[in-house]
Amino acid sequence: MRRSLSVAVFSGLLAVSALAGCGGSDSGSGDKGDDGTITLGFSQVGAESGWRTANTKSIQESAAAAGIKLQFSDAQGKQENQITALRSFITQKVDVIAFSPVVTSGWDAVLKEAKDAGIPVILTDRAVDSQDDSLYESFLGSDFKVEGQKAGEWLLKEYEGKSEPVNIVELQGTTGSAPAIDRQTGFGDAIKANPNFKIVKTQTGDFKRADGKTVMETFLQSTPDIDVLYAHNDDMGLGAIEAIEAAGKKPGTDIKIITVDAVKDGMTALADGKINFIVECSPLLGPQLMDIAKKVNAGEKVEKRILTEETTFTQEQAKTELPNRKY
Ligand code: GYE
Repeated sequence: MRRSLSVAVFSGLLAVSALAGCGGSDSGSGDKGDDGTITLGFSQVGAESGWRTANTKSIQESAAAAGIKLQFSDAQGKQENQITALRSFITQKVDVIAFSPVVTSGWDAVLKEAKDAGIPVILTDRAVDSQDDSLYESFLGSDFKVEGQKAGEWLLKEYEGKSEPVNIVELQGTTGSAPAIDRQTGFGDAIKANPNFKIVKTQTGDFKRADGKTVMETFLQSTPDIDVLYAHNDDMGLGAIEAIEAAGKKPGTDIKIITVDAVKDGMTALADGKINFIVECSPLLGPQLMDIAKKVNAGEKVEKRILTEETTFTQEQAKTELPNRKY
């Protein structure tokens, strides 16, 4: 009773301030600027991949379009930098916090601090492993396990009816990150259906092109008969392509390649026949994030889990899609 009443009063205040228009009169709603502008503190993972660059751009552009003041902080791939950024957002009393957690674990303490300060938190792109889901309002992003499954299902079809052994190498994303954990699990679950499939090597390439290349070089040296590469993102797959070509092999033919993301560089390699299949993961989370930020700021209830819509691409589909690809 009490709760719904205060929400009603609060939205009433918002309506009044909206009616006041450009007059700049104070809505009286605490920390918000004089004009009622929402301040969103956002802690980004870093700039490890094409996906991340597109994600950052989407968030910055959508905040500007929505009239939300964005405090953007780049963690350069380090969890401790994210925790520092979140604490600084709390001290600054931003209206809403959003972040894409580098790894899944170790967030409970700082999330509790945000909750105690009354600042709503939105997870974007990556999940946390906190048992208490009251520590955040919503989690917006892909289902990485399904992405891994889609990659595995394509491979099952590709080798349907064949009885030869299939040696697979895997380039994992950042160790301990939600997409690395779930893309590995989803793929592993799917390929169990074919006993000829064997993951002969699996190692992290940290979602980076340069690491994908060096790790693939060591795979090629230690394992002469690689049939398939499954890379958790396009960038690592693109790095691996360089290593495969340098070893005198033909990517896409001598070694079949499956990746995740579908950024422009990945789609180009797919259309060129160097990659065989890409599972899409959309980085364009900005517009939905701004929408959720406005709602939680207004005390409205939002879905705990908001999934992004995604597809998959074959080489033929990549040729058609490439001219329209925005990132
Ligand atoms: O697939 C990868 C990026 O968390 C979904 O992070 C994201 C992943 C994306 O570095 O390219």
